[in-house]
Amino acid sequence: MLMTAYDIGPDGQLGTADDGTFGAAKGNIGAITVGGNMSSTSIAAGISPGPGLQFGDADDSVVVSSSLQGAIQSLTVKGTLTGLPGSTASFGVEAHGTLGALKVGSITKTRPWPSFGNLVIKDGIA
Ligand SMILES: [Ca+2]
Repeated sequence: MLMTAYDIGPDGQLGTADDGTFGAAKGNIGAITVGGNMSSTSIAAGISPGPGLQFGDADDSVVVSSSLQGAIQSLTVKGTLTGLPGSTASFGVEAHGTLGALKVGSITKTRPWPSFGNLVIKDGIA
């Protein structure tokens, strides 16, 4: 899991009551390149996984206030991109701002972003 623009709070634990109370966490994610396959992984910019601690499902929420925060410049996965086949878990590549570009294998993906099994791609989450 890679997260930015999220404040886990003084207890250092993700998904507990003090999340977001420690200060204004801000941040964007630059260009990410995965040289092989990417699976069972979430990348989030300015998004909380919610009480269930999983990205890509209905309880995800925004934790930053400006659209200039929580962007992902690009994601390039040179191999395959998958969630976790056969699992009820969910995964997400999610941004409050924009995901600038997505390329999987040799194919440049375009909006609307496709899903990859139980891994969803979302940006502009309000
Ligand atoms: Ca969630």
